[in-house]
Amino acid sequence: MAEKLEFLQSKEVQDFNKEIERFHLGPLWNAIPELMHKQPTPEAIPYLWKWETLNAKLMEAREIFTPDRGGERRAIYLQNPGLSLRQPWGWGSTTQTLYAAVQLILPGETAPSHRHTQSALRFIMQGSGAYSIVQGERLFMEEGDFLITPKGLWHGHSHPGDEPMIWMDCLDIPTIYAIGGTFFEPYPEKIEIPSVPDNFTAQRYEGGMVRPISDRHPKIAPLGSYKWNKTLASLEGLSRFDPDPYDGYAVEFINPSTGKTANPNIASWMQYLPKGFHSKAHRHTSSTIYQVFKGSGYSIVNGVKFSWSKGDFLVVPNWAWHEHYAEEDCYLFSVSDSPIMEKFDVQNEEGLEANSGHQEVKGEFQPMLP
Ligand code: GTQ
Repeated sequence: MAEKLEFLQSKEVQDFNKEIERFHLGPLWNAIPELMHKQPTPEAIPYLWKWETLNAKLMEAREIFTPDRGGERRAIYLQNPGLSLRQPWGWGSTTQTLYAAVQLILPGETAPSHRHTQSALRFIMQGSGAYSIVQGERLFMEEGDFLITPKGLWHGHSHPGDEPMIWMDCLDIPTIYAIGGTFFEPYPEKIEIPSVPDNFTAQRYEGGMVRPISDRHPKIAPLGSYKWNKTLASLEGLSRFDPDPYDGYAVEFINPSTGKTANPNIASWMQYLPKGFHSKAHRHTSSTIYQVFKGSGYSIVNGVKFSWSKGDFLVVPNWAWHEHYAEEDCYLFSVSDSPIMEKFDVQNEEGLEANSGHQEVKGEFQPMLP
């Protein structure tokens, strides 16, 4: 070991490394410990964004940005402090693979239609009355609804209602950027004209586990919006039985014509943790972003306690030990890059054996100041 280190630090090796750098070449012998870790060592760090901050900044943005002035959307994204310096694609990264944001739309506003190679989803945090129009279908949104806009579909938002609406966006922006797959196109008009009845797909799938016969062959988004009352009913059914030791009662949003995740690269869950539930700790290759839809409690991530309540966002990066405790009945919405890990066949998972599956708490989360 010492001999190896001596060799790597020797003048001869150091000089050679410097010399080949001029030709845009690199020495594997020095780089391998950096490039090929024994296990994931993500640059994204566990982090918590409080609702008070997100809400305050969205309110300040009401006048700073309006769709008329800036086009596009009034969205503020969660920039992981561990990835801030990583240009260019650390920019806009909540985890190494996913982007998450909060978006505010005011009554009377329209966010113009566009399409892109990134897949998007929305989880409605607050308000009702606005719609997203996805491929000609107006999807009217209410609290707790989950909406998808898989890659390549036209989508825009408009608000004929009378109260501000806030939702969470999640897209695979960092992933598509990293692989060089970005395409973006604005719609020729401001917003699409409806071409099917409002809430068309939710009506077609009203029955749940039965599919219209014309959907036998896989479709990218046979169901555009997943209504909160249906998600809640599924969790009520599930909660009559034993919880999963790591995740409590959790359901995953799926594409009803393929059975796969609703979005191609992003898994989305709604999770119910009854008051007093304490999960066991585990870790997996995939990273997760949680949105606290209802309730309060805390998570322990790599030995650090993160206390959360309604509206907060928590990031659990790759391979980080995590467990949750519910101080009241909690509903957590979450997204993860597990479909990406599964496509590459690198998803691993392990449960904590020691101390009945619970971590030792070594500290409490403190926000990082620049
Ligand atoms: O609402 O279509 O936060 O295209 C980022 C990109 C939201 C959207 C975001 C988008 C959207």
